Amino acid sequence: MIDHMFGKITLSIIKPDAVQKGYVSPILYKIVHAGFHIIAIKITELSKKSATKFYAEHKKKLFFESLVKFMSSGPIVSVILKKENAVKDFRILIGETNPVHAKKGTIRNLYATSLEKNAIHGSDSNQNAIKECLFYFSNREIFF
Ligand code: RTP
Ligand code: MG
Repeated sequence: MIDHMFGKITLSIIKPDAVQKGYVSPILYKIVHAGFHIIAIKITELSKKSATKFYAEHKKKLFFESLVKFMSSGPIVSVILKKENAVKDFRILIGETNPVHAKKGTIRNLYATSLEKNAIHGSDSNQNAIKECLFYFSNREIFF
């Protein structure tokens, strides 16, 4: 079961823009170098229906339709990362949502294209991290 990992895992997605540009390897290198352990990984593609479900919290936002289209536009790499304070530390590593505001050296600063095509996702709470990990992975695909 995954519940005992509460507070120690986060779900990341290398988004279609970054996969398409060949940034999977440098991004994973940076993540591991920052002390995160990869305990599950897969390359996959979201249907529009799955992308709608994954980003349901944003369904009333003006950018929702465009976000769903973008997230289902090509392959993505989903990863579960283990580390103490994983959620918080990972969001520091990826930087602000808008790459224009992302600190120098963060993943979005280095690899994002725009506010939407911002290269990478990170869970925003410990509870959502668990939920998102189970969205992409079954228990037998996770190696604690
Ligand atoms: P994420 O969920 O992907 O890790 O990103 P986040 O927490 O930093 O940002 P969030 O507010 O959850 O937004 C989700 C994703 O929607 C796209 N977005 N587009 N055009 C816009 O105004 C806009 N705002 C957000 C981005 O791809 C963002 O990461
Ligand atoms: Mg978010």
